[in-house]
Amino acid sequence: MEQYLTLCKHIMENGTEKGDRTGTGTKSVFGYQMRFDLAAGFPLLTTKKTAFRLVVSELLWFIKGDTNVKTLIEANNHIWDEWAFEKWVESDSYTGPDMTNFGVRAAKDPDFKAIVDEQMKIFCTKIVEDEQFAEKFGDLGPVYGRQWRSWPAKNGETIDQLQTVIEQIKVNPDSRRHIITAWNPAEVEEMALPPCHAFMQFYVANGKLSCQLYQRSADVFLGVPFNIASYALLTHLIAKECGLEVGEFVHTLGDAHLYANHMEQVETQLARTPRSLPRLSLSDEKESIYDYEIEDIKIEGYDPHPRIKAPIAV
Ligand code: DHF
Ligand code: TMP
Repeated sequence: MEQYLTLCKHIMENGTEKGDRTGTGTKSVFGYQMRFDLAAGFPLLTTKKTAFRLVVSELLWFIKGDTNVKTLIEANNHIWDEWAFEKWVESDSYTGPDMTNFGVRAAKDPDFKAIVDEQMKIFCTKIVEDEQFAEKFGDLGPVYGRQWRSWPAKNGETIDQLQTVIEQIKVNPDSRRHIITAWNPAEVEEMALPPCHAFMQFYVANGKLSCQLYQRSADVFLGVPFNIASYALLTHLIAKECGLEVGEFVHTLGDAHLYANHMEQVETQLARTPRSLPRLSLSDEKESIYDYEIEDIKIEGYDPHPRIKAPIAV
């Protein structure tokens, strides 16, 4: 995972200081590419403990076409909470303390963060216990799962991009059209967060499946380690279903940034020495990519340096 540390160093040394939507401030570069040989080990960061179970439950949520955080929260995955919570606190249904700009304020003020955490807990409990509440406030809009599995087409029909790509890889591996796009300009406005990992392409050569992702916006400290692991896993799952070996994951970034409040954490990470990569272990019992459950996907030999906490920009 030297590639990842090289990216961090590159932004530290060459990045431009730039404002951003969240009001946090970033150091950023535009256009960057990393390549991971998936046969060399599973690309999960070893310089910081990264919660693989969260990567798995999020990817299965995409694959099943789900867009409601209820499923994630029930799997004890809270990585999307803030973007559903935001909709609730901005609605008339919310009667708690003022949550205007809660992300920026919580990152700066521990007392306020405690208040946000309390409201967030209430939110998560309501999502799990109240079906109507979950339907109304748990849904993130037509995000990844919807676009991958049921992109709205003409005449009320939908397009299953994931299934089409899998079928085409099997019958027409040489095709240059193995594409899935989450960026649907007609629906971006309805999404809680417009897709960051927006466009992917698959490629088959010498019996190996490779994947390239275009990520328009990359939170290099928090999001990118998840994104690398998630697309590596997706490539493994599709390769297995199609009877192929894994090739490379090519990760192309648009605005690649380090948030101003992640700098110390990045320095800590850069001072650490990478360890050998873990291996992925997939259950042999699953016939199709749609049948996997969290227990079917395991990582072996993962021996990372300790976790490094950082606030997320909302
Ligand atoms: N917004 C921003 N500003 N950056 C993101 O990376 C991001 N990612 C989203 C949604 N919105 C985002 C979805 N993916 C975490 C990781 C990935 C992710 C969201 C959040 C995260 O907070 N990771 C923490 C620990 C998470 C935990 O243990 O619950 C980490 O230390 O890796
Ligand atoms: P933006 O919509 O203003 O670009 O903000 C999105 C932020 O989320 C940005 O910092 C990138 C980050 N992000 C990732 O890095 N990876 C992800 O998978 C997601 C969903 C978001």
